[in-house]
Amino acid sequence: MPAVSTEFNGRGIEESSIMKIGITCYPTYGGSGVVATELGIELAKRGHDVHFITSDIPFRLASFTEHIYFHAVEVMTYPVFEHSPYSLSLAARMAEVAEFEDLDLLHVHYAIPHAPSAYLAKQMIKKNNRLKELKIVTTLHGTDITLLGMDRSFLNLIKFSIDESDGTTAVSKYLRNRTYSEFKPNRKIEVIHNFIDTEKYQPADDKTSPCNKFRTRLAPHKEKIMMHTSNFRPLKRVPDVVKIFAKVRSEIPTKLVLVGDGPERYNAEQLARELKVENDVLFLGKQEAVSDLIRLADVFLLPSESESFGLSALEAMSSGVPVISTAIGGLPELNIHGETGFLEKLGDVDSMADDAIKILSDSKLAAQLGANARRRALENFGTDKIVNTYIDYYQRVLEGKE
Ligand code: GMT
Repeated sequence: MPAVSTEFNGRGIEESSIMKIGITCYPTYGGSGVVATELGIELAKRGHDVHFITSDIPFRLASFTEHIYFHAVEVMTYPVFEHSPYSLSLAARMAEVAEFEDLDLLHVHYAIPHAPSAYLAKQMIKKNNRLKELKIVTTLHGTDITLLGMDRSFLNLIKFSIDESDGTTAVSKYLRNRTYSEFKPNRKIEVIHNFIDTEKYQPADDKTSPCNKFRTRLAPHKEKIMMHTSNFRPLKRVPDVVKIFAKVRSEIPTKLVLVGDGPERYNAEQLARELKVENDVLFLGKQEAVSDLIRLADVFLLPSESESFGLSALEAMSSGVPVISTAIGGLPELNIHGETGFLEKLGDVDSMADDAIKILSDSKLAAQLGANARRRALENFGTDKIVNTYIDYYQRVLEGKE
């Protein structure tokens, strides 16, 4: 039989190369959900069938994309259940979708509880004499290892899930090495860094961009802009951001724009008032259009105490914004000291403030760091490069070569 032409199937790839992939992530929270959703969209654009199996529709799945399907995991409530067993509902749904949609692999983002649920689903459908084995790829994002992994009750479960996955990836070398040393898995872990849509996260074009209008609103008297975006969890150290800002503002007219919301927001607001900088700190709360905002910044701050990758730093870099961050976790794999920004010790707000003053008072240095940051994002973390790495990895897993 003649092969179906790629033109005829309308996908731009050979029929035999089409993969049917199930993706599970936390759909509404954090960088892992963003990366999983963007990856699914990119795989679908490249002609693969993508089935999101999640508790809610992923928030980045804003518009219709061909070859993407969404399967909601319904959590059963029953008077006997004090806590509804989400992981079991997820496993049942994964098995059902894998069976009826004939999935080749399940790619789960965040080990707990997604990887054990995928394992269970795989065992369930094995019993049905399915012709092909359902492969599992687990991507470790950070807190699944660095926080949950510290809980003894989860340690063995995470190790088991990695050992039983057909492939495991980590979003940085740091996270891979930490997983090796703390979990001692029997399997190799592949580092596949996160990626960024460098078209969407573009530097501001001073002359034509409507950004200028927004910039004037945020900084009406041509003040410099420092920015931080996060979920305001304690590990993001938002109070450090406010302290750094207070020092900088005492020397240079500057505004601090804070994007996001979470448990530390109240403390940060309180601190801004204590340090008497509240009139120059804008708490924007959660925003959809982060790409439109982040490019307005002159400096991006990420003084986290733990960060396996630091997707928001990459968003800033792609937007041509120098980053001042801690030299922690996976951040040194992105941000290069003196080249794309500066890296300092955890809690060293004085050095971070000095770095910011250096950047904000030297337009040549600012432009150089911003250009280097953009180039680094384009060369190392672009969508095509990383998505193709995932596709090659899936193929190796399907061929049993991992
Ligand atoms: O850091 C968070 O608050 C959220 C968390 C998540 O689960 O999305 O982020 C983790 O995964 C991101 C995507 O891979 C990484 O960019 C973050 O660095 C990582 N967070 C930590 O390691 C603390």
